[in-house]
Amino acid sequence: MTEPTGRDRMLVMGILNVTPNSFSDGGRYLDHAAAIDHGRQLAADGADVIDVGGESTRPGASRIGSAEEQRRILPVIRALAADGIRISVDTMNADTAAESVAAGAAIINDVSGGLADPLMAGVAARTGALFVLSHWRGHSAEMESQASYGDVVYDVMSELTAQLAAVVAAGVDAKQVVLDPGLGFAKTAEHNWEILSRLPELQAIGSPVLVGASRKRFLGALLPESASILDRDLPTAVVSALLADAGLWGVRVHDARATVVALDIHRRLGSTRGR
Ligand code: PMM
Repeated sequence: MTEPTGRDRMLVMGILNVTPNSFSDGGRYLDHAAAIDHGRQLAADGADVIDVGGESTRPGASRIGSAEEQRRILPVIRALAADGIRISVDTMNADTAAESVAAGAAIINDVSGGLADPLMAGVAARTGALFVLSHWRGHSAEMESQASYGDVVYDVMSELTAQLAAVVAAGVDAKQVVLDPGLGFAKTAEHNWEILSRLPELQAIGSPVLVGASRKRFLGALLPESASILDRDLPTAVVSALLADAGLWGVRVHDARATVVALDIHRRLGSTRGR
């Protein structure tokens, strides 16, 4: 399923991490004004939604409280929403999700898929916000030790199906839910590639699917050792182009412009071939 974005392509979710320590952009947008500027830039670059997060989920990261998380993100969400930009909030805390929706967010993006905070599903149900539910096994501190599967796609599918059933039992409408395989969350590079190569199996669950490969370590592994984090935007855009026909709901990326250009090239080639 694709959303009515005004474009005949999947949705591009631009990432705005208002954190000192996020995976690839930590510290850059901790200042509210800088964060708001960057959000506006992502929208100008063609992002359909800006995903605002205040807590890093990088492997090994320790948790912050929801008060600090909200101090970081709520002014940013208010300002961008006031501009008419569609906002998603990247949080595992139900109270932060509720405050963010009140501040103008339309989407709750919970990388724990409702598992970290038992009150999250209730907030999604009450607000009616779209709910991005990711496959998740545990917090950053422990997730590397949890990357063990029989068949990773089968296991992710069955665990996601159980997570989906749990939030529906808590009152969430299944039509509100977007599923995400949670690349890198308790997954090795091999697991990520296996999932990317077998997305139709996850789509068979019946919900729209979002994929977040952007700047992740398994893409960095393709580059020379001297490559910087920003060099991962090229392989990220290539992944977006290769997934353009997959029938995804969307991709979550740091460099919205690169992905929008990649998707435009894909579409242009397709329409030229079809002439
Ligand atoms: N990855 C990160 C954070 N939030 N949300 C969704 N839905 N899917 C993801 O894969 C995802 C996410 C970690 O990456 P970052 O620290 O670079 O934002």
